[in-house]
Amino acid sequence: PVQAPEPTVDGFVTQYLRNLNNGRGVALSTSTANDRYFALAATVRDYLMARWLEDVRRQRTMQSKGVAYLSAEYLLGRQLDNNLLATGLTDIAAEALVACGLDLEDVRALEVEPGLGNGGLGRLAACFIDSLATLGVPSIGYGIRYEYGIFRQTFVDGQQVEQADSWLALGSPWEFPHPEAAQTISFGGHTETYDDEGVTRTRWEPSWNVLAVPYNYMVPGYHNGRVNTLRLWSAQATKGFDLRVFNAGDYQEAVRAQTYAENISKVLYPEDSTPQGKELRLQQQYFFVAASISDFVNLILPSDFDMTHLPERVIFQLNDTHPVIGVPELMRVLVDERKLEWDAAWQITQQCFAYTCHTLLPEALEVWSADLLGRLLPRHLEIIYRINDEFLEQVRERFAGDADRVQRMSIISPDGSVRMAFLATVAGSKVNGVAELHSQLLREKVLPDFDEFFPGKFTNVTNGVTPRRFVRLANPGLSRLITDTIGAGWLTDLDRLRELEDYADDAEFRSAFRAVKAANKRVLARTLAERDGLTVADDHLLDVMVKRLHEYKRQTLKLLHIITEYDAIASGRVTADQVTPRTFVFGAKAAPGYAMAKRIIHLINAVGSVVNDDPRVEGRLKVLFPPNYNVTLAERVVPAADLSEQISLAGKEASGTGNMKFALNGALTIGTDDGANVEIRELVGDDNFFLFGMAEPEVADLQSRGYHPIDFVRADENLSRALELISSGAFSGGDTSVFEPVVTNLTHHDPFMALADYTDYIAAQKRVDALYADQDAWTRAAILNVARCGFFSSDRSMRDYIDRIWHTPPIV
Ligand code: 26Y
Repeated sequence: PVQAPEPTVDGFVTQYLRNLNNGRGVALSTSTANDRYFALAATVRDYLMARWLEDVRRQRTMQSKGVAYLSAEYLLGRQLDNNLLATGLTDIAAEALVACGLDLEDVRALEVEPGLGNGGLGRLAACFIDSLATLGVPSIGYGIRYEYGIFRQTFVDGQQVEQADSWLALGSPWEFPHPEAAQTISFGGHTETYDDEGVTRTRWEPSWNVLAVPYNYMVPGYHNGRVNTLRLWSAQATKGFDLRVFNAGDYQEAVRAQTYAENISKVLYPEDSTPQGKELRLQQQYFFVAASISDFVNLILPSDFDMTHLPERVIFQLNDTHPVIGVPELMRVLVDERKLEWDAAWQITQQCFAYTCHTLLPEALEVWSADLLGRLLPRHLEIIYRINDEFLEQVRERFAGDADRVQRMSIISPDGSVRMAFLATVAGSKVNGVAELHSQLLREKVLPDFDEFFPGKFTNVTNGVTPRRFVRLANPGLSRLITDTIGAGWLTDLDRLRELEDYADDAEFRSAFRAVKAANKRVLARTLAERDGLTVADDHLLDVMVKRLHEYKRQTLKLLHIITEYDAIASGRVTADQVTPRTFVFGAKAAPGYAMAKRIIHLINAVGSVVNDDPRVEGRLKVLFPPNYNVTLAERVVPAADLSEQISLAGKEASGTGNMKFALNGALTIGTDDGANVEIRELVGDDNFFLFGMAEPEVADLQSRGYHPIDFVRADENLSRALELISSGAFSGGDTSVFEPVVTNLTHHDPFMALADYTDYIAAQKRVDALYADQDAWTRAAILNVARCGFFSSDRSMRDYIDRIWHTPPIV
């Protein structure tokens, strides 16, 4: 393989200019900003290349087992900084650019982040592949190269307007397309049986095909010389346009088939909790999963590989139900193509998959109508029916006469649709939730019959986040302070942060820690000023709620707190100097079809403009809602935050991962007993966490007794005033109709019980103010959050998967 360039400033400059000249075809003096960014990315790539080629070769020739992570989403964030960090070249690159008369800061600003995911699930996948590379585990990530990622959010009159995310408009320097390695993926048609030397077999005669073109991305490990692969598939028509039809003048028709095929990887679905059952989405899922399985089985494994040994070579990890169509696909490959017996194929398949569930919301569990499946993937539907028949036969055997149970456990629901989570559970060697509480509820409430039927199948792996991106890159100041205090090494062994505990009582360390936080606030202020023209006061408590907009996450509860604070001052009940100066920061995208979520965004902006324009609260309360919250902005917001809002209704947030990022960066959490909050609180201690609200059993209890939100309005005068203020049109220029649906929904339905938790939430916020008033005590608590959250490294999550689910040791 190639030799990497010299890891010196001179070596970097030479390679950089070579890339600018030979790669971009420009001179430094005539180059555009984009040219300079591309040449820099290419140079970093050149340093990684030899390692990558070596790792790809090794993973092909080795005989050990690897992970194939199947995920419809990867929310990668910017690549340049991460890859510079991985190679240890950041300083050299900065100096080399200076030598060329350039500034690294300016050049890196050109990168557009690939937003190929919606939120938590997609970002988790990105953290996991980072950790796998850093641990040196043989693995490959498979997904979709969406031409348009998550929409770009803008606000017009306070309302969300979506714009296409053309992240590829200027090209991407990080991808390597391989059209010559395209796979043909089939759809539609019918099945038929035929006689194969006395054996009756099934053949699928599809009616149309698309090409799946692989695009490879480097996934470098941190300072370990390893580079794994992320392979994203792009759809391309199998044939070009029809020239005869074109010549006959029907231009639309001439390209129709091509357009149809290429639509498959055109755009990421921006829904993150209500599957629409759309045909295109199923096409996307099958497209990438079939391409990935075929890639692994036909290309990565040797051509004479004996499929009965497949479980010794690969585990396909299913990131939620989105790739579950891979189960019948592998069966089809083994039975129809490789001509294995059904039972043998099923044995293999069950060992080759494991399934991670990321939700508890019943409406978020994917189902596909038999009609749609039968039309698009007729052979797969047959296979699913047979899997279900044989499974239900076993259920009947074990629970004779329990017809109810058989119906409850059927992969096919009474209305004939296919429950993908059930299929994944039956097929998977393991099923895991993403935090202790979530895994427990999954077993006890969502899939109890399956837990009973498959003892030992259910397990928990608590999520994690990569400390490389979310501590080291996002918070260089804190990273320096940590390294100066406990030495290097913590970044790949995050439990070592424990050694900081002793320093919580060290006044000098506390003041250094405070200085880092203050500097991070100034960096955020600069970012928001440049990006959105917003101004941030640097002496405020920074209170942050950033995540997708969803009713279960309860942005409205946060808003009711803000309105209550505002109302208290505006009505003269408290004087402005009695409240802690706070800046509230929101970041949230709403699914374009989720009307209530969009109205809540509008309301946040409306409250923000009233509060920000009211001289009575000036310098005391401020609401900021920068549009288009994404990974790049998260890297600025998280290190600056004092207070992390994790306020979902208990039992609804599977895990949360933002909560981990904030705690690791020294924000205190105000949160419910939900998801990974539970584990954060256990680790940091009750004194260093603001717990409020009902726990899950109380939620269930209130639900069963009958929840009447109006009772809570009557019981708390502040709450009724806040709601009344919204209803009165105070935030809508006197118009009482705009936000009426939000208020009515809360007072009459409140499906996520925001009003039931309001009073306790306000009380917890008072405790926040009290602690914040004692800066030493606050800083002490913040330091203890950092010191005690090493558990939430995605390296630890990956080790858990490796030890308990995958059994894929690192290779040295
Ligand atoms: C089916 C389709 C509409 C769909 C698309 C995306 C359904 C769900 C999703 C994404 C879900 C998601 O992001 N879930 C989050 O996963 C995180 C990682 O495990 C959790 O931390 C978080 O609590 C959960 O909401």
